[in-house]
Amino acid sequence: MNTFAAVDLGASSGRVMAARVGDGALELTEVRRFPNRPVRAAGTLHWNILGLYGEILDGLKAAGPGLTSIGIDSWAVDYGLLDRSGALLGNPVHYRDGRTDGVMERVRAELGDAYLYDVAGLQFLPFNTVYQLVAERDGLDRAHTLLMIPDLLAYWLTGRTGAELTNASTTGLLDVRTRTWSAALLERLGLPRRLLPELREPGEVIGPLRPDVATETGLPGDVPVTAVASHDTASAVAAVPARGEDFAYISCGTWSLVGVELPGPVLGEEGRTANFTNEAGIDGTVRYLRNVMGLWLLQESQRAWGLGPSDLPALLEAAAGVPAFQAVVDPDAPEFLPPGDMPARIAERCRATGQRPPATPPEVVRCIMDSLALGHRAAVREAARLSGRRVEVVHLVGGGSRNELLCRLTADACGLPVVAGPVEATALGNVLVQARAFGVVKDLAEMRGLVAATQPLRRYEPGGDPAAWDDAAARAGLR
Ligand code: LFR
Repeated sequence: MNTFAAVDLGASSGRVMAARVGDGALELTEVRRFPNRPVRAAGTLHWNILGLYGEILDGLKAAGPGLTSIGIDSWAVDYGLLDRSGALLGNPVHYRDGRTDGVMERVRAELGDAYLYDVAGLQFLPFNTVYQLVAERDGLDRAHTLLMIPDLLAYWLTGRTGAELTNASTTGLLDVRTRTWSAALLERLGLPRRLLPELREPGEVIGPLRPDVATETGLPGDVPVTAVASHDTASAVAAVPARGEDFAYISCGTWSLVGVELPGPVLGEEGRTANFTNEAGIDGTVRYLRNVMGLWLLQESQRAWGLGPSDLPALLEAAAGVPAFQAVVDPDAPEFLPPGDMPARIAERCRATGQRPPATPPEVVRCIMDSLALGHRAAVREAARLSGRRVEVVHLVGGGSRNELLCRLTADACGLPVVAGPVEATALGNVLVQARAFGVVKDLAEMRGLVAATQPLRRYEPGGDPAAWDDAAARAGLR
């Protein structure tokens, strides 16, 4: 048996997990969990990156000395900048910060959607790395190296810089066909080529711990940090317990990432206008998906009401008792993206579409659940249609797979069975890429088989009235 540590940072919490893998077993233990609280300072929303790094060091220390390797994944698109000496310049900015307001629109108008999509194959999201960089273009003089969040943490652990491929593919600067940095695009944007370090593949060993890190964590100095699919969504999809290829997935947490896995990109105009993305997965696969706003709508509503995670079960139970479709919204309305008073924004959206706004927290939550299920349905259907992939089952993984109401509504809305779980798909994908790199498992099929055989899963058969879903979709302005 080998033990691998997975550092997995989500938008609202981080964790260090330890997994024992071997002989048909895959046992995941949570070593340390900590909140990830963005901080607004002088008007800018930042990640508390040093706080997170401190938690990671504590977690690795607690994971103990018997580790075969360590892997790191996090959300995508965000980065830190290093100066020539390797020191961090400024604190990484949160992708929901307002500094990118209007930037994407300007870049699109200048370079054209067709060109941008043809180079990177990426959905147009205002916070993509490329737009963040353009937003701070004038201040890049002192910046020598850009490191995506997991690469930055790996750098602090090992002293080695590099850009892991799956996360690099979310920047908007990676050529989707060649999977190398697009020098042409960088030049057209006036962004320095020097910023982007050499690419590394998931499964590549990054290096051993720095001596001071080994001392601080009590880990042997030869424990390697291994590049995993460091974009959390890439790790989650690697751990989808699917057999064959006729499946869609929903990686459901703060975001719902909804799509199919393909052997290569789909770059047509239809996919571009439907805002589908071609993100790099392991083994040359492509995650053809769309971002759906996800449980962010619920998390921000809870925050507005002063309710915490422990209040969620009661809230969801009450929401399950509220009649369906009283009000539905397009969950991807741009006004839902920044932090703020979500119930008020949802109410406003309902009024604007001629619906009575939900009045009580359970009604708001019901509206969010129905609306997310509609968002899931639209994205699953469009992913299948645009890619030509047959979808027989939807795998819903991540924290959202605990939400029975959302799983059931998603099955009903899609008219497809939903297999829910594993909850910790991201950490499992992180671990399994390491396990494969160290020869403990063979290939992607075996990784997925191991997840299916060892992790608790729950199946929801579709029910409900399809015509009622069609009607609700039309009301929300969705298909
Ligand atoms: C999910 C995720 C999404 C990405 C968003 C922002 O955690 O990584 O894939 O679009 O966060 O980085």
